[in-house]
Amino acid sequence: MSKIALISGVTGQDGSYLAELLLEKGYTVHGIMRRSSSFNTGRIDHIYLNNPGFRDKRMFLHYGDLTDSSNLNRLVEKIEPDEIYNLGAQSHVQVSFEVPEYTAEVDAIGTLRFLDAIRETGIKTKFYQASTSELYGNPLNTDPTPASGLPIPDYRLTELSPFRPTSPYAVAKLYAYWITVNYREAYKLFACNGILFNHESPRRGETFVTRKITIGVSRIMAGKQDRLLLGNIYSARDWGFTPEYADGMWRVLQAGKPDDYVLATGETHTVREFIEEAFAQYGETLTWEGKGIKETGKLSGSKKTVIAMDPKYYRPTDVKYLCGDATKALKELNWAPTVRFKELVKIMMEHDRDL
Ligand code: NAP
Ligand code: G4F
Repeated sequence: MSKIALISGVTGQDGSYLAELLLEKGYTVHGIMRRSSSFNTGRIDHIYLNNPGFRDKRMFLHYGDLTDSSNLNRLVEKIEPDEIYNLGAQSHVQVSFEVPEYTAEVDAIGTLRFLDAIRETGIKTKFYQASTSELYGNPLNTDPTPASGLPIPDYRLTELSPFRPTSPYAVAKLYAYWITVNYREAYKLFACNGILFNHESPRRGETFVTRKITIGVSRIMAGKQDRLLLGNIYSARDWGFTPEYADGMWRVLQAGKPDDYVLATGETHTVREFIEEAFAQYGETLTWEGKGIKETGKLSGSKKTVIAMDPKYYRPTDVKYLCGDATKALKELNWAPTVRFKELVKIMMEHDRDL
């Protein structure tokens, strides 16, 4: 008997890679997709629409929404999954400042709805919650950015590091984290958190900074765009490659007991370094001038300004530094990412240059 998985957020970046992985492992995969006025299955068409084998036998899509309890109850009862991956979310941090209540409905209470559906139906299943390194936020009284003149720190965040969320998104995800832990303890559910640091790919949404840069740089170098407008280019992120993180999610649910795990590369870079590495794929280097909102990046040869700042991309509060320590995942799940920063930028640039 093949195992049955139910994925919320199957149309997103992570959901699409996870669905692929589980199908390869022989699972039957059920995905929840939202009703939309335009097509929203672009990331999974290759394994669903264009592949009758999966379509008829091992992959199924269901309309649903994390704001709809009765829908989630029905799906859990009907599908009786062995594993549930809750990846659905309003996942954009800056957007969460514009729609904080909706973000809480989906990211926080949506997780509770799913857990309660498991409890109420009594279905024996494992539950994976897509938790995030955004939970850590900024430690109190620090400003570890190059712009501040203070040195970039070199600490790494673990499962035991304190959480101090700094956006409506992160606060909603904090609730989801703890309600998952609470249902594990109170009702003995096999419920786990993957605390994932940023992970990117050619399927990353185009409004997240890495993809915005790889698309923007490709367009600039093709003569289709003059410059790229950005916000805080001094924040530092621990960027990994999404397919490896999808494998990590699966491993979290294969562990002997339910627990919470950090998945990260242990290497961190600023947004500015990501931009420089993207231009380096074309053999270009940048000269930086000015400070703060007036800072610009010029192509060193032609002196053409290709990077400029725009106030609309600065967040009311931003997480400045993230670097994770995935030692526990290595020891207990045998999970270790192999794609490092330069290779990640290369993979994304090659894709978007062709695009
Ligand atoms: P994504 O590309 O934005 O995908 C989000 C998915 O959630 C999409 O399928 C979206 O549907 C769906 N969704 C949004 N609102 C929903 C609702 N009300 N009901 C049901 N589904 C809904 O995000 P991702 O990068 O794949 O991330 C997956 C999960 O991991 C998210 O929970 C995110 O917060 C978390 N996470 C991501 C990262 C990262 O670096 N990528 C790191 C840590 C944690 P549409 O396609 O219709 O919009
Ligand atoms: O790419 P970002 O929007 O990702 P962010 O905020 O780190 O969140 C992502 O990773 C989280 C895991 O840590 C996930 F939980 C979350 O769902 C999402 O996938 O921004 C990265 C950094 C930020 O500091 C932002 O201020 O880039 C900075 N940035 C600078 N200019 C920009 C821009 N971000 C975006 N999106 N667009 C800009 O123009």
